[in-house]
Amino acid sequence: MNRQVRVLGVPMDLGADRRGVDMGPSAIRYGGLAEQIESAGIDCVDGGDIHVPRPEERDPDAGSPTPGRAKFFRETKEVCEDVATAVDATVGEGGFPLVLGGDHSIAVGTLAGAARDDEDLGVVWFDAHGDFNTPETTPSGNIHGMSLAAVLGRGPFADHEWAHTPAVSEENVVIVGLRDVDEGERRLIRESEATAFTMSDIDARSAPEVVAEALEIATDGTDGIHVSLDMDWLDPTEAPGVGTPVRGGVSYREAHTAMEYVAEHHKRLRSMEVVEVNPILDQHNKTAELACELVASAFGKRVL
Ligand code: B3U
Ligand code: MN
Ligand code: MN
Repeated sequence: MNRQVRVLGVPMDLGADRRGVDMGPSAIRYGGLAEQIESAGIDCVDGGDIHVPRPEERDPDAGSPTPGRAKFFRETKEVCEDVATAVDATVGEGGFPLVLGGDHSIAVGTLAGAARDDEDLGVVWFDAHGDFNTPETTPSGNIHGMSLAAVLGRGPFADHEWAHTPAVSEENVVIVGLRDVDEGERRLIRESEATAFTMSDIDARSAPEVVAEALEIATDGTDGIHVSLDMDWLDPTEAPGVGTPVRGGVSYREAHTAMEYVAEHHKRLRSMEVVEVNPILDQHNKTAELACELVASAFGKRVL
């Protein structure tokens, strides 16, 4: 990576049921983010936080086109528009946007911004979940479970020009680490042109092999890639401090290897986000510290 990294915090938890991921950006910064990035030999500036309203101050159904089925839609839209503007500005200035969540709904903003200057982007979405629900299929009404579908033009953001959807071409989108999928969501993933690698695929083929293929798919014919790292991709023994922990995730070593593979594609890497760190559920900030380590690996930090 040869660009200056600009860190952008999005203390967002309107897209999830549990409070706490709004403290993710602070925990990640406190966990040594700037030092880790600098130890990878990369210059880094902190662009501060995007303003996010508190859920207690708002009515989740006010302004939602599908009340109960896309909670805090209006607020999420406003925040994501701001994220898109900030990411777009960073890219325009030749910087590299590193967005810190917050829940995964912020990806709608990150990708709207990253894809705005008409670049064709591939996406690798490391996650236990598909985030492929729509207001019709969601069991929770939480937008963080709909964000990838939204990026691909399905669901409530589809007619919003700023969201630029579909922000990326579906055949260059790859989910890695899937192990918790809802009924209707399963059908949508199967019917889509996106590729999904489950934990069973990782068990059968090894994490490095699966991640290498994911990167091949995301870079095939695209100008660059966006990496969306949901920390619940990791096993909860390594990353207990996440919004929605799911047993059976990747190990510490597998996660580092995956990010080292990402680093091999550094010339194509356009933007990255790290989401769903929940300090309330964490043990001594270990999930946030691990997030910082993984970012450094993705940016090319090596032992020797
Ligand atoms: N699929 C469920 C749960 C979920 C999705 N993403 C997270 N949790 N982090 C839902 O609510 O859509
Ligand atoms: Mn997610
Ligand atoms: Mn997840």
